[in-house]
Amino acid sequence: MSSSRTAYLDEWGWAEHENAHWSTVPAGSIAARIICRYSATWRVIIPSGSRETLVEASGAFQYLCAGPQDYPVVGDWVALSCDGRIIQQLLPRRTKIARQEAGRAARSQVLAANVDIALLVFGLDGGRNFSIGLLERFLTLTAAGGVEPVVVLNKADRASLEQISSVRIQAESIRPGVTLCVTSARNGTGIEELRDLVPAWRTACCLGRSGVGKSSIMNALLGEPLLRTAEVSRIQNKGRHSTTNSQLRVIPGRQSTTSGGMLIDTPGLRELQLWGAEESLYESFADIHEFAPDCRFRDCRHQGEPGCAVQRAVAEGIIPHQRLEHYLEQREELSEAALRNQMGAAAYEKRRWKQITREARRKR
Ligand SMILES: Nc1nc2c(ncn2[C@@H]2O[C@H](COP(=O)(O)OP(=O)(O)OP(=O)(O)O)[C@@H](O)[C@H]2O)c(=O)[nH]1
Ligand SMILES: [Mg+2]
Ligand SMILES: [Zn+2]
Repeated sequence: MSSSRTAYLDEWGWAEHENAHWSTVPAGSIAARIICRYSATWRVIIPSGSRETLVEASGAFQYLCAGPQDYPVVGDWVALSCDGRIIQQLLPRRTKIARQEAGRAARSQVLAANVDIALLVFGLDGGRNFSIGLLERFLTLTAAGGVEPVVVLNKADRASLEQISSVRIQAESIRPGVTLCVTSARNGTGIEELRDLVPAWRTACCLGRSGVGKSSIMNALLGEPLLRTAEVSRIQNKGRHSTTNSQLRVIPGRQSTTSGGMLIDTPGLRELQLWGAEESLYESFADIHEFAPDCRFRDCRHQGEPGCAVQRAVAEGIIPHQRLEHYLEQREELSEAALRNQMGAAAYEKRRWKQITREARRKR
């Protein structure tokens, strides 16, 4: 693609990665980025001419999709037919945010693609709105997807300085040095700081439980209430979750004339079953992996083996007991998911062969 053509694509997050894969799409295709997904249609932005439009997927494309993970999600780059109406191909994802599909552990569900930064949003209004366990899960998820985490502690207007600093210390103990931003979508605290964390050409994605203020933060960054937040939905009696579809938007830069980065608002996560390689835990549980090389056995699972350096660190109070528990729990979950995924693939192969042999028999 010529450099003049990529200039406006860059603004929408087109990177070297997309450039490299563009050569595989049919000649004359139009590049577009998914900004919202409905059940069988997608809203895309076509950067050339900065046009938004609704598109469908071609039959040939759908035929080649092996499962839901192959369908475009918000943030994906696709190649449209030359009339700009049909999705013909999905470009490989540079990064992704994926979890286990709720209720069906054999499959992954991609929540957003080509994301650079994940804003892990928690509410400072007490209750279950901040939990170490969820932060640990988020950090495994971002490590698995190749996404940089930023912890956002929202609703600062609802907490005392002592409460804020206590939560901050807890978050920093889990991930020393993690970027952390204290915000209030209500009174604007920290919103400009957050804006600086999502620079032009970068894509960020808000993740968090329902009601922590993801849509409110996005509205504050946009400077206008474009997205529905909880109060509005309550008036309309529309269930508990106010956001039902992920959406990608460009946020304005600090000077209203400059453009900032892109932000994806997602529906609240009710559960976060992990999906990814066990290696993702190296990053989210770096402290545990620091002790592991000192275990007597090279393949120590830190579950009561003699000479386990991790267990010793727990006994000495260097690693909190709860942290090792969470680590073992997440490791179990990841390997279980991988196993079921393999079994799923095997069952699929078996069924496919049955079909092939049946057809061959019929032909005889
Ligand atoms: N006090 C206070 N309330 C806030 C703040 N941010 C959001 N809220 C309120 O919290 C409620 C939920 O906000 P939403 O933005 O809808 O939360 P959400 O995370 O998008 O929720 P889902 O879309 O269901 O996932 C609304 O009543 C907001 O007005 C804040 O900084 N301070
Ligand atoms: Mg919302
Ligand atoms: Zn060990």
